Amino acid sequence: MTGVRTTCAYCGVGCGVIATPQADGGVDIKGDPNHPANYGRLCAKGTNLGETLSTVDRLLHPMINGVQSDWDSATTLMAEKFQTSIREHGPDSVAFYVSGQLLTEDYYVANKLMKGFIGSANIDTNSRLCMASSVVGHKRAFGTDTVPGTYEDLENADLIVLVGSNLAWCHPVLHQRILAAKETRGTQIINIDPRRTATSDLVDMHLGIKSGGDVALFNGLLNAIVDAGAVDQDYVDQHVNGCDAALSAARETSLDQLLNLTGLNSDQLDAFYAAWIENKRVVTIYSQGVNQASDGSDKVNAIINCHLATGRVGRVGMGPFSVTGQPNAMGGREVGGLSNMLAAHLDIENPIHREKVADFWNAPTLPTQAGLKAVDLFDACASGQIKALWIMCTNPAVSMPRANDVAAAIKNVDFVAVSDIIAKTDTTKLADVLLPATGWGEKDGTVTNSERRISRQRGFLPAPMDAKHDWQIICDVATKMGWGHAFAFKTPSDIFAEWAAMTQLSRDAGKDLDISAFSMMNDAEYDALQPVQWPIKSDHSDTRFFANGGFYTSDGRANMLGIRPQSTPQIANTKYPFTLNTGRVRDHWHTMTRSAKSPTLSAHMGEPYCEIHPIDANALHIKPASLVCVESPHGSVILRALITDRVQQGQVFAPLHWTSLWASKARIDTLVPSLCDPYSGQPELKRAAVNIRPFAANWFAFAVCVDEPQPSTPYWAKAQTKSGWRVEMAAKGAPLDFITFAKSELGLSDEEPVVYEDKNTGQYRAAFMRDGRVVATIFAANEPVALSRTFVVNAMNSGADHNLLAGIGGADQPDQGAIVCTCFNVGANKLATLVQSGKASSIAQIGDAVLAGTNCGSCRPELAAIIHRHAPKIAAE
Ligand SMILES: Nc1nc2c(c(=O)[nH]1)N[C@H]1C(S)=C(S)[C@@H](COP(=O)(O)OP(=O)(O)OC[C@H]3O[C@@H](n4cnc5c(=O)[nH]c(N)nc54)[C@H](O)[C@@H]3O)O[C@H]1N2
Ligand SMILES: Nc1nc2c(c(=O)[nH]1)N[C@H]1C(S)=C(S)[C@@H](COP(=O)(O)OP(=O)(O)OC[C@H]3O[C@@H](n4cnc5c(=O)[nH]c(N)nc54)[C@H](O)[C@@H]3O)O[C@H]1N2
Ligand code: SF4
Ligand SMILES: [Mo]
Repeated sequence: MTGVRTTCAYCGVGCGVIATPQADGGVDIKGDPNHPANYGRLCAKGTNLGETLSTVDRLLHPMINGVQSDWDSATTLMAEKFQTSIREHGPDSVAFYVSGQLLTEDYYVANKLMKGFIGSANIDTNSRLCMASSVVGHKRAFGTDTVPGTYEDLENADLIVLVGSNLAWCHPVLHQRILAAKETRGTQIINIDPRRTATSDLVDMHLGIKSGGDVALFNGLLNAIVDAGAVDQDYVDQHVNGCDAALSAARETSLDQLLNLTGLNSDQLDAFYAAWIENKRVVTIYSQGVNQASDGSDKVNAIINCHLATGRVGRVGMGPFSVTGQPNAMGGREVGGLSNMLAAHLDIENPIHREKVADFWNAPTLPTQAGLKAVDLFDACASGQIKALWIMCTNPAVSMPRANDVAAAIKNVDFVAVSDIIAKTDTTKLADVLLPATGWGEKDGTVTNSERRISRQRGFLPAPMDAKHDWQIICDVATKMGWGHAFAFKTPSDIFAEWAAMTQLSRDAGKDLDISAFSMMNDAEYDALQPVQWPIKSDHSDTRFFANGGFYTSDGRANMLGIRPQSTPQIANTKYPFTLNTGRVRDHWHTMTRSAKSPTLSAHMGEPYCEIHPIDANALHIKPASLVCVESPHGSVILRALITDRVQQGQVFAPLHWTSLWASKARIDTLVPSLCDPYSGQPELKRAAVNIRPFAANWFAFAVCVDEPQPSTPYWAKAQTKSGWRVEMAAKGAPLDFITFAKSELGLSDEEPVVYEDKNTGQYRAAFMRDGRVVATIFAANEPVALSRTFVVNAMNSGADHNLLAGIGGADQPDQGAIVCTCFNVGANKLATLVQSGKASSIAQIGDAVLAGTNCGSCRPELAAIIHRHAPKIAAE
């Protein structure tokens, strides 16, 4: 079969992918050399999409109360439940909670059903946790939620500032584009993050700011801009309001306060400010370290203020750049996925806009005010206000702050439907009705990336069993509710054409989002649609916004805002003295429903962990690789301790990914409170007050096995490998009968064990044979098992049974350590040895020697860190 051009399933970079199904049932995945987001590059996640497509754990049939059902019964029941709720309790008693991973067409019909026909604005999305503060910042400053620049600006900038963004791991292909520009034109990169991340390893300056210090930092920059005479007075005079107010607010912060709030010293501040002021071509990229804060909107405006004051907006190589997280975070904002907006950038509070939308849809009713934002929406589930809830394409029982409360709130709702592709998640287990959706590779539609580029996702696999497209499921329910005439779409192209036509309303209202040129598109043209950026320019002229003003405010001028740092940023307290920062790892995606299916991606980080500063670890008697219990007033988790000075003293960092399917107790959001930004409703996900203590275990085990393990120890975490599974376990005491225990945990029955026990060291090892082959090996000890996981997993994968029980290779097979390059399976020890020996002193030389970093390039920042750490020191002459 020839390759199908589609778009990556994961992040907001929106890379073009060519997917080619193979005769053996696999799918070959390559970067699309012609896609303007990636020009052929893909990161590790994109490269390994093929490993996530099996239907093993898929939701394949509609389910009602846990029993397999059919579409007619499921959608009839849903329509009845929603109608009853609306009749008895009004339209605001129902709610949809949707996702930036829906395609634009799915999102459009969900929004149309809720706002236009049910008549409530209670549709909110996980973008509330992700982009809401940027939306507020954009609207306050520009009068519209629009990113002014394009990816090409990253290649034309002289300075790139990354604020609260781990671009190397979270937008790897954009990161590679920046590194390429650095190499060819010497772009300077500055990274502002309380933590030293993979991004920090390849920059000119890393500012380890105090958590929450961003407003002060950028107010200080505004002051420095004025003091240096760097204000672009013409631009401000012609196009900007509020400059004086912004300045006088910024002036209120004294130097002492600035030093105190940012935790930086004067030299660092001076160097950053000088670089920013000297380089006219500066792009400030920001993401969740900015947005996910109780002052997230203010952080965004403090950044935009500096760009407006210097006129560095929408010009080549200049501008504030909010990078989007999910593949269609931007598309969702365009079609009005948030509860406080209408489609096409129209405003819910504006009666003229409402009338236009109601007319366009021929809608019986339109809500007159904003609906519930995510945190409030789940609180309304808990209080009983919401009687019927539909969750689509998101896993709030894991990803919402106060996740235990959110799970209980969902349970409390009379009727809950969940559309997902996976049968078992922490959220699907709370549903009355489960609706099997088609996933990436099976569905067709469009997504919009961070630079406003609309690309097609194209299906190349059949829908498995009963699975239906999300838009079809929504239209079926709408039809059963009596609105078939408004939801009679036959194809995603029908929906896209209607959506495109609707953007004419935006143009009529003097707004910027206008793709009405596509409203006459037929199925064939839609199928052939090439990646296209709005504003649509037939002459391919500049697609940036605001270089010459033209803001979407009532007077066409932008707003600088008077922003002040929060008065009480202190969140940690005596009972919970540590600040928990959360975020992402390189090779997992959110709640792992897809990335954990890939053995290659799972090799990078095998279990949930927590970064702790060595001084804190020492004070708390936390040993390397031991387990820690992290607690907050809302919950507790057990994680592996990773002792490192990459986090600041007093801070801990943990990834958000692990769920109850992959670890015993690691849902990070069970710890996080739901303190929100007052303007955006976006929760503070980067600063929870927690306590940490050693988890009192004195029995530890590591196992590899062919069949899925069913661990039951107080701590466990499992991951897929190429030949089966790996699992970590820990408990307060050794099992009485080790063999019986191992068999039940590892899903074995009458396999023959080969046992090795060392009474002196308390070590215990057993291998289990089936049909003459090792099917499971377990290593146990009364301290964390010191053993190369990579070695054991590789031995199991390659069938090298004789090495397995030894747990170490011979002299000819040194332990290569944790996998850094997943494409070529190269480990940290092997790389360190290579660098120490002087055989490689650059990323390119490592590539020549062992291929690491030469394919997807995701590991290149880690290679840089290894070179930095292990390069032979040359004695001073
Ligand atoms: N591998 C991978 N990539 C992804 C995703 C994924 O799950 N996995 N998810 C996608 C999605 S939806 C999103 S939204 C993006 C998120 O992309 P990013 O925003 O880059 O990712 P995060 O790791 O959430 O957070 C970024 C950084 O903010 C820092 N930070 C915390 N507090 C502060 C602060 O007060 N100030 C500053 N300046 N920084 C702070 C954290 O230490 C962290 O390194 O990633 C997208 N890409
Ligand atoms: N502590 C903390 N919490 C966070 C964050 C953080 O940085 N720290 N980040 C927040 C951010 S930015 C985000 S974006 C969220 C992400 O959080 P979630 O949206 O909850 O995470 P996902 O795992 O992406 O959930 C997507 C769900 O949709 C399913 N799915 C996949 N494809 C399809 C499809 O085509 N149709 C349907 N119907 N279902 C599908 C998947 O199986 C999965 O269950 O997490 C937020 N939570
Ligand atoms: S950067 Fe990686 S995850 Fe993001 S779209 Fe590109 S290939 Fe996919
Ligand atoms: Mo996100």
